[in-house]
Amino acid sequence: MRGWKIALLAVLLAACTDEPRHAPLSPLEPANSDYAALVNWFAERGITLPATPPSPDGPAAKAAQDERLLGDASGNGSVTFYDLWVLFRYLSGEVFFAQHFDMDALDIDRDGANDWIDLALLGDFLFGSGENPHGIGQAMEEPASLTPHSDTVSFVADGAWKRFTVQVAEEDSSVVVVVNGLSLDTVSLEISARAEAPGNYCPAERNDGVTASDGDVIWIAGCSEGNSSIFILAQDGTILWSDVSVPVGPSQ
Ligand SMILES: [Ca+2]
Ligand SMILES: [Ca+2]
Repeated sequence: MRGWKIALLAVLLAACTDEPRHAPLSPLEPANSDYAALVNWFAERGITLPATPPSPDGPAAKAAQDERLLGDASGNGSVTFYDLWVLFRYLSGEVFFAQHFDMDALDIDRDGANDWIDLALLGDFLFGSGENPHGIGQAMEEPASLTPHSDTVSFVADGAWKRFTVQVAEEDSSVVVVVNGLSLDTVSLEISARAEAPGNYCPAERNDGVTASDGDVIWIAGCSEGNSSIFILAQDGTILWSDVSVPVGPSQ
């Protein structure tokens, strides 16, 4: 069980060192000098881009988007020239872009990396043949999730168990569901993988985790007022899903 603790520590360290290192260049104000390079790159492939760079369509709207769409890095609900521009600038070395946008949504061919093939696929979809073999603009399947989403469940510090079903895209693989995994969390949630709701487990412990597979029922309860987190991790510690803002209200 050490794997997920190490993984969460890595998340925390990343959060602490995630400040932009190129502050003068705002991701919302693309540098026009780079634009010619993008135009030329596509011109060599027989695709003509618009004469001027796109206007930003995000990431202000990112939080409003529940369903992630393949290609929609800004999370505004549509795949546009701006999403392509984001990918180009990222591939050109402006890697600080990654913290403002959903770069995983720009992994068009789903091979685990953002590269020039993804750029070509996106450009061809938007300005070229319009072919769409990878489903750009369609909802992305999450590698794992909870039903209902924890955003829709109100926890209070009463120890009452809330029922969730675990979904795992790779049906044969087991995952670890962890609560209270971030050092900033107030220790406030308890978790159980029993078939039926158990008795009162409170007070909560830090880094509580249970193993589950696709379709399994788990239970999560609020024990103390504060904010906590829920992570779904692969067995190697990879984060498959997270909700880092799980408020627990006062008991009535
Ligand atoms: Ca977009
Ligand atoms: Ca890719």
